[in-house]
Amino acid sequence: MKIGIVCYPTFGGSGVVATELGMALSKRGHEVHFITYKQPVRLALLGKNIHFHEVHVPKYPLFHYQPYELALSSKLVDMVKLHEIEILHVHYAIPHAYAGYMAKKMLQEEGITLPMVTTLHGTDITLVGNHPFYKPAVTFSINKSDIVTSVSESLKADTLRLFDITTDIQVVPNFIETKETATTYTDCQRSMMAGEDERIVTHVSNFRKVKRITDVIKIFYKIQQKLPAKLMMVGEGPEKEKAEYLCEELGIQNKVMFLGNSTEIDRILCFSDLFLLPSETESFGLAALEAMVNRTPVVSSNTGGIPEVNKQGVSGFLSDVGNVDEMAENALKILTDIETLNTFKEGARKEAEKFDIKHIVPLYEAIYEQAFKLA
Ligand code: GMT
Repeated sequence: MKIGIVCYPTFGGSGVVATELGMALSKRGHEVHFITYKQPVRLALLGKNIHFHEVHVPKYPLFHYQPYELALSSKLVDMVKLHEIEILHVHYAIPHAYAGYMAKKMLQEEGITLPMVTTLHGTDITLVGNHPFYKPAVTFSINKSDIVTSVSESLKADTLRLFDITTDIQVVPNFIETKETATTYTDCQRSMMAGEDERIVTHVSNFRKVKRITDVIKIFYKIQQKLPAKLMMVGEGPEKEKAEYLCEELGIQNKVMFLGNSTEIDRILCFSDLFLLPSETESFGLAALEAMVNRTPVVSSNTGGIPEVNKQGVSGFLSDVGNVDEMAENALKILTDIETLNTFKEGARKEAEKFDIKHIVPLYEAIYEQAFKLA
C-alpha cells in the first residue's frame, strides 16, 4: 500500500507512535510518506519505501496566525496525486483530521477516493479538543473519518463521554519494539551517571503541567532520604524551571540531572532502576512502556490509560494523582532490596512484551483494508 502519515514531528508520544508505525510499515513493504512541517525526530532512515514531504507555511505579515491547516491540506492533495498515495493515516485529531478531511473532499472533486484513518492520542481529546472553541470542528472531523482508532480503552471512553460521536472507535494500543538487540545496550554507561551503591530514578516527558513534574521531584526527595539515589530528568518544557528551583529549595540539586531532550532514551533507560510517571492524565503513557521494555519498573498515577500498561504489583505500582507519599513508599518497596528490584524489572519487561510491535502493525494493516471498503 502507499500510505500517507500526518503527525506532529516533535517529542510528543503521538509523533513517536506515528513514526515508529511508519518505519515498521515500510519494512513490511509498504511505501510510506510522512507529510508534516519538520522531519519527525525519530525518523532516522529515509529510503525507497520511506519519504518525508515538508509542509511550508509562507509567512505573510497581514496574517496574525499563519494558516497551517490550509498549507497541510494543499500539500496532502499535491502529494496524493504525485505519489499516488492510496490511504491517509492522521495522528492527532487537531488539526490533522480536519485538514485530512478537506484534502479528501478536494480530491473527490477530481474523482480520487482517499480513505482516511484518524488515530486519537489523548491531549487532542482530553486537554485541547474538548475546549468549546475547538469542539465542533473536532467532533466533525472525528465523525467524518472513515475509521477512528484510539490508543486505549480509557481514551475511547473519554471520547464517547466528551463528544457527540456517531462513528465506531476501535482500540489499537500503542506498541514497542521488544527485540533485545533493539532496546538493550552493551555499552550501558551507568558508571558515568551514578555510583555503584546508588539507585537511578528516571522521568521522561515534555515537562508540561499535565506531567506534574514537581511531584516527580517531591517523590525523589523522599526516596533519597532513605537510600542513595540519583534522578535523571529527560526532556524540555514549560515546567522545567519550576522543577529546577524546587530541587534547589530542597537541597537536592546535585542529585538531580536535567539532561534535556534525547533521541536515544533507551540509552538512559537501560541503566535506570525506576521510572516515575505521576501525570494528571495520560491516555496511554508511552513513556512508561518505553521504560518497561528496558526492564525499568514504573511508579505512576492510576489515571486514564496508565492502568492498561502498568500493572499493579507486577511492573510497578499505581496511586491516586498527587499522592506523592504513597508513590515514594511504593518506589522504596521496589528499590530497597535488590531481589525485589530484579523481580519488578522482569515483571516490567514481561508486561511490555504484550505490546510488541509485531502484534500491532497487522492490526493497522487490517484497518487500512477496512477503510478502503468504507471510503
Ligand atoms: O503526553 C504528551 O504530552 C504528548 C501526547 C501527544 O499528544 O503526543 O501524548 C499522548 O499520546 C501518547 C501516544 O499515544 C500517549 O502515550 C500519551 O499518554 C498521551 N498524553 C496524554 O494523554 C496526556
